[in-house]
Amino acid sequence: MRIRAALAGITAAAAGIAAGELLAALAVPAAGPVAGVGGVIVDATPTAVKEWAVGTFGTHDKPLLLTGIAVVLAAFAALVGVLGLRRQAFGLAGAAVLGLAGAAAAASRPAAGPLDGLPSLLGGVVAAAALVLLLRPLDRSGATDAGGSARPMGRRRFLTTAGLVAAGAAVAGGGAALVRAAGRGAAERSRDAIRLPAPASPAPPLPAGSGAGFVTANRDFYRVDTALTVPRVDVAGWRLRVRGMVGRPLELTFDDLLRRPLIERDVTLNCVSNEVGGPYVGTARWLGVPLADLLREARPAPGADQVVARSVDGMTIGTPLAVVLDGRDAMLCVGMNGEPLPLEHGFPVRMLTPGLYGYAGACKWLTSIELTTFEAYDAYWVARGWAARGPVKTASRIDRPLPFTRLDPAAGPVRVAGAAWAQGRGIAAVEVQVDDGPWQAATLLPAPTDDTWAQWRLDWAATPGSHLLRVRATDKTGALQTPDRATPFPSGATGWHTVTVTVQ
Ligand SMILES: Nc1nc2c(c(=O)[nH]1)N[C@H]1C(S)=C(S)[C@@H](COP(=O)(O)O)O[C@H]1N2
Ligand SMILES: [Mo]
Repeated sequence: MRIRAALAGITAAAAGIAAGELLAALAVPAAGPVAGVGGVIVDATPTAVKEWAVGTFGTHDKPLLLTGIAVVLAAFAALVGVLGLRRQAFGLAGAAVLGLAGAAAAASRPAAGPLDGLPSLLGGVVAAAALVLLLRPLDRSGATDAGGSARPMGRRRFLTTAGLVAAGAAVAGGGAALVRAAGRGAAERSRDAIRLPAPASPAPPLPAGSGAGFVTANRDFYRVDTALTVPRVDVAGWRLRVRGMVGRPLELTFDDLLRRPLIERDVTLNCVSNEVGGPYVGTARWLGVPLADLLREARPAPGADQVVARSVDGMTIGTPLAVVLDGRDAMLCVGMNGEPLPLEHGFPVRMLTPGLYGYAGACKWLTSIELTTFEAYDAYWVARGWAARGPVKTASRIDRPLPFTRLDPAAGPVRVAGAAWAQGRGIAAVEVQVDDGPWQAATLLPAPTDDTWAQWRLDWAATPGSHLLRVRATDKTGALQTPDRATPFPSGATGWHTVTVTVQ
């Protein structure tokens, strides 16, 4: 009986969530109950745990979070089912708690609209109704049979009801997924229809010999963001607002942006969360509008020192105004490697600030730019303890040989290769050390600008045994990459990357 009551609880919760997701998909796409609760958890997760999750699970962190939510929810729902069998009021209270918690989560999201609580409230009502329906056949108290024994009305009726409710949940959930897929399709169609103009200032061709893999393909480009579902924006209704401490607020459509002179630049973007030797770095050929010109047209007020970019999903990223205006190619990107921005990378428009980590200058799914002061406003990550200004630290990485490779000494010299970056300063030299031997100068392959990584290689006459390879870079100001180990939090990892290999 308990097991059936627990099942009743889980089935009722599934029906409620499916109903809420369907209403959300149809009416308020940004306010799905699951994404709302997940978003609150993401935002509330202490930075150390987030670091650990990203480091351990990489981009699987989101599916894992959703699985965790499902497990906790199922346990709670089972408990509510069992309690509801004892007393209906407990069951109703449990459903109400779920509905209200979901609604509160959705309404608390930074980009929440006035109706965002509705899907979860509907979900709570549906869950309560389903629970009453499912527990009735199990109820011993009223339902005595002709012989007067307190036998519940029967397993068969319970199973039939449970089957019907579960089927209803599956249909609603499937419907929600279909509606979402159609919405993603609409954003994708609006992306497919875009013809990007030629840049007024094209990037020069890559220098010969910059190395295979210099540009990261869009599908291989790392993705780091807090969005549990990729925001889908239809270009037709999209507007960029420039406001705050400006003499002349601006409002631009996507076509307004495309009509401006566009620049095309090769720029390496990396995440402050990247560990030494980690994968969260990539280089693309970006197409966009120079941000400095646009901001000057808005006439920044004296005293403004921070540019706060805001995304459609409520992310805020603060960049020093002085950095945007200092002559570097800070831009509002509309294109990435010859295509409109992929949805995952911020379609239709993202910011990019060469020389700053992504959290400090590369807001995706951009919707507004507000001029303010660092004194007056902490952007999302800064409110969570990360450094307010995010200049990139010099870094270098060994890409091959892979760690723990077994190398054949008879195969000739071993090609050691990787990349190094210090956006804005440029890389002057890369050196490799084997065990405690001398530092050897690696061959630096040409890079198109100081805003990209440079690839490097060294042919190593490997001797039998186990060896530790170590790399370090020097930037064009002459500063050597620091050997001091630092964690990504709060301003970016430092330390020399090492790889252990065996030659035998
Ligand atoms: N809207 C939004 N923009 C965002 C983020 C985010 O979570 N939301 N993450 C930032 C971070 S931390 C990084 S490193 C870059 C990553 O950009 P990519 O996913 O295109 O590689 O996007 C930045 N822009
Ligand atoms: Mo990042």
